[in-house]
Amino acid sequence: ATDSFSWEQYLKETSSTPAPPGCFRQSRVPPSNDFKVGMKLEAHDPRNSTSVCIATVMGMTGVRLRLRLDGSDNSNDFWRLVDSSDIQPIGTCEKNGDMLQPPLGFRMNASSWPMFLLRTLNGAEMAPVAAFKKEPLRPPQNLFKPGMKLEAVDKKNPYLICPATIGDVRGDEVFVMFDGWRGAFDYWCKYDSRDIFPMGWCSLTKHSLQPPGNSVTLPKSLQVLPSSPSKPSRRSMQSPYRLPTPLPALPVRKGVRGRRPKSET
Ligand code: MLZ
Repeated sequence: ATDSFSWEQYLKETSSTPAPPGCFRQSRVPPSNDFKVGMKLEAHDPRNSTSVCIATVMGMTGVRLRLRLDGSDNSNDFWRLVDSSDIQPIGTCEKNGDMLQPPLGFRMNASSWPMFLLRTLNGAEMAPVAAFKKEPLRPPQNLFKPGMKLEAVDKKNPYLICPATIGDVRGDEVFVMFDGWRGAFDYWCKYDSRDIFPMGWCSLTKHSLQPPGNSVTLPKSLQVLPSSPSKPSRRSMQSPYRLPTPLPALPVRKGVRGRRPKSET
């Protein structure tokens, strides 16, 4: 949780460049966050995106909201930007002639939904219409190139935004690699994903930015050498190349008496 990470210094150390802001489906000027914890809104159920549910703002960081669907348990919270098209003011669904749905995994009998809905909305603080910001347009095409640096949501720990590198580009998808984490958190996503941000986004929106992890990804030219004596000088040089998997184990020497590994007996 230290915020001592400096992009300026890091770009120099890794001799890399950031992805230009025009690559991203994000506002050039980030929106303001006018929500408050406890406010209610309508949200598409992430596990069943055709249904619109009631959600409560459980927390927030920067311009991201931690949401929980009313009537669901506390283990399926999800995050949305204040300018996400997945969220809307209470009343929107009805205005469109649709019905609010219970979340997937509603913790009560389905027949109790109408009464639950009445009770959950009664006296609730509804997020004001002005808090919902218009979703930015998607860039007309995938402009990312391998090696570009960015800030990206760690989908396994979605409250975190971390320094990352574009590892590969295929059609309208990009491979997001987290610097210093040996591939454990990497993922493919669409170039217009709302989970990826230009360098400086966290600082602009007052979201914390994790420092890179401390494992080293060697440049491709060094990957196949058996054992390099050189010690990495800094924790987080990251190139768009994958770290090699460990070398295969030496073959078991069969037929040599008394030398069978214990695990085989
Ligand atoms: N401390 C946790 C979170 C790691 C977050 C990595 N983000 C790219 C762990 O070590 O699993």
